[in-house]
Amino acid sequence: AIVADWAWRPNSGIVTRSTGQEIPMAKGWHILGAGAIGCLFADALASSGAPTTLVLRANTPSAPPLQMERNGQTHTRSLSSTNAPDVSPIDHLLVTTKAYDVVSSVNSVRHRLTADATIVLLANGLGYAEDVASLVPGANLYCGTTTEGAFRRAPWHICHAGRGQTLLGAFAGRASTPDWFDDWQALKLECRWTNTIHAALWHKLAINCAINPLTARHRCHNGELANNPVFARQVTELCKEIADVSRAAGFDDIAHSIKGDAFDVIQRTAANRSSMLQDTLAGRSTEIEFITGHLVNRAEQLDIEVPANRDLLEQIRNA
Ligand code: KPL
Repeated sequence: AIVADWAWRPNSGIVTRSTGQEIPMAKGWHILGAGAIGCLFADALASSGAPTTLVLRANTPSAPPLQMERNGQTHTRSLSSTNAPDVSPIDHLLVTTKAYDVVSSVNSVRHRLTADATIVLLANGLGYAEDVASLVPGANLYCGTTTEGAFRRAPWHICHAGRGQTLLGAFAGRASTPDWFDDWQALKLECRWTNTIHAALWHKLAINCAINPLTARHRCHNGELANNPVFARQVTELCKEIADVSRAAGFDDIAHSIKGDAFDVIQRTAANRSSMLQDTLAGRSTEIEFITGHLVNRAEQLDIEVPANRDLLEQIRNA
């Protein structure tokens, strides 16, 4: 079991690896949202030498050691944890909650955030970052999207099932790469900086709009959306509307490629249950308001008709 392959001397700013190599101490990260993706990043950050702390809800006992499974091998990672209402300061916060929990979770640690805290939002859907920006106006806000594949096999046992890529960028738009990103480039997970994060987030939203609600509606694996001709026609219809909204929103490239990209993701993830189907089957709230709900709101602002997406939104809301 790997517990730590590094040690740091307090106040020295230096981390000493087990090999004896000395490297500048990475920034300390707090992770809000201990689901599969949150734990995956917590493990990667801790493994790189960054002091890493899971932020748990009020009155939750501290986290047991995390079991991290990859390529059939499992290692154990002990992480420190804190409860949201505690008072120790947070200067680097990674938020990996469900979309509908982002704003309330950030609010639960607002009293702990330093004046110029760094906040990275890595959640599905769109529409919450604006609210976080108003909630903590002094924060340096970043957004990301990931294609890393991870799922929870059991409580505190995460399986890293498929390697992907994480794109990160500044919520404010074009910005030089922040200092903390140097540490992220050294992670075992592939992280890239982009100055067009809003296009990347819109592209992910478009894919999720084309796949997630239909799989939840038909209770099917992603692959059935291509194999069943009725479902495939529905994907095509949704994509046509998503393309109209994308074009009007200034994402011409996405408008052009969305149908091909959606079927491509369907093929590559054919055996997967989408996150919305998993939420539905587990009786959890879905992220529909931040996925199709966001698209429909944007369509209204742009005066574009999206009847197929609107119907699906209503069906998932009323399910
Ligand atoms: O992101 C996904 C999700 O399930 O939320 C897709 C790409 C649809 C893969 O299942």
